[in-house]
Amino acid sequence: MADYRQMWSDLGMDLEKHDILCEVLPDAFGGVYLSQENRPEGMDYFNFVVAEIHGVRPAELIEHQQKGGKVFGTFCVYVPDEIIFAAGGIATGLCGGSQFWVPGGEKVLPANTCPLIKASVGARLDGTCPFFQIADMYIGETTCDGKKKAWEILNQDVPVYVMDLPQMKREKDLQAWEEEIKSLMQKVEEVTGNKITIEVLAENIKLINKKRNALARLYALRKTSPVPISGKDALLITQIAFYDDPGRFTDQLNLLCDELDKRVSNGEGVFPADAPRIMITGTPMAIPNWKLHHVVETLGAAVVVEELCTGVRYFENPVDQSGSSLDEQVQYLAERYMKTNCACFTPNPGRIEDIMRLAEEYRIDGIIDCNLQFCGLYSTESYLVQQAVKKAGIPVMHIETDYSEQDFEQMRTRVEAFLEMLEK
Ligand code: BJ8
Repeated sequence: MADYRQMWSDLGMDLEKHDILCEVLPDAFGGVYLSQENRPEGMDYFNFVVAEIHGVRPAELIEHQQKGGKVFGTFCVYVPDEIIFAAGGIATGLCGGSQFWVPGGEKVLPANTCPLIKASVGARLDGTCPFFQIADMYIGETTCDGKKKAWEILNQDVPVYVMDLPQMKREKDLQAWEEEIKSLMQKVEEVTGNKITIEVLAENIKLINKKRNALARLYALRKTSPVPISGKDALLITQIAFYDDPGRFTDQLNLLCDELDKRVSNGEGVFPADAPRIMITGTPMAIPNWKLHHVVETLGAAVVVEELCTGVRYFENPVDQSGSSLDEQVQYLAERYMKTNCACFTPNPGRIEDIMRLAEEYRIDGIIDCNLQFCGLYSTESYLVQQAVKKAGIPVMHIETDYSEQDFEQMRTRVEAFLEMLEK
């Protein structure tokens, strides 16, 4: 990575602590990613983005701020990026996916909080991630109890605006969500000083839809056999989608998909055609959480789809682009976002329907239902997920894990046994 020490110091980061992270990341990435064989050339761009993760994009965000722009940090796929970009802001995903940040979060949070929340709070309070330092404002949401309370703690350090996400999907909830998007719009206009117009919102709805379409194209390519790209690489791309410049990301991903198209027509893949095809469902895998994919794929199976927020939940259902007034555009945004099926909703049959549909579309041999430790929502919903999946005759295993490496061997043994069972 180029030298960004001055930038990090100007951001008030803890340089000594951050150095430790900078030392371990390249090895972790090399071990998990660069060790793969026959990677598409188009991955070079995404490798570069990760290699420069705390440099290039943060520098762009700072440049945006120097020109008077604002940066908004988000933690959930229900927060509509379209609104932020339409007000001339930049939205950047902030979820922490590394064990490195967890102890910092544990200083202020109960130990039995999910690692995603602990890492996100720790990254900010320890000053060890430039993205968390740069954001002018965080946009939280009322998805789970841990997050709701974490916003109050973070708000002592950085302004946090919270969107009140309904927990049911009745007509009145949809209307309430529309109102929430309108309130976000007002807030973002106030912070940026820019008014959102129909034209500029339409432009940004298209921009984000293009990103969704590129991701949908990548995932469609994963339906083929042999699969032309590893699950690990696909996961990395999706993780990068949360913070890279959306236009550039889309262009680079479409170039990669052009290359994958050729692989598919040549029958070229990264796993043998008979490798077990695995779906992963559950809680999001924020960068650099690659643990489960790494375990599955080093055992010879291919992860071909993720029913995760770092997966299909992020890009399915493009926004209807035909809104001809701001009210209509907001209505279409609300409709689109409410189609996402997170376990924070009750009831949540849509998620099980999604899993069944994906199992068929991607010709899945087995499902790994994986949730982060202490996520009550997903671990409880797991009962219904497993019940439905088993009824459909699809082998399923449940894993509860955190960001540490402590359970790596145990996870490996369990996944190995599951894969052996699939082969019988
Ligand atoms: S839409 S999954 S991004 S809330 S894992 S913090 S739920 S205790 S991340 Fe999520 Fe939005 Fe839902 Fe997706 Fe809480 Fe569970 Fe932790 Fe979670």
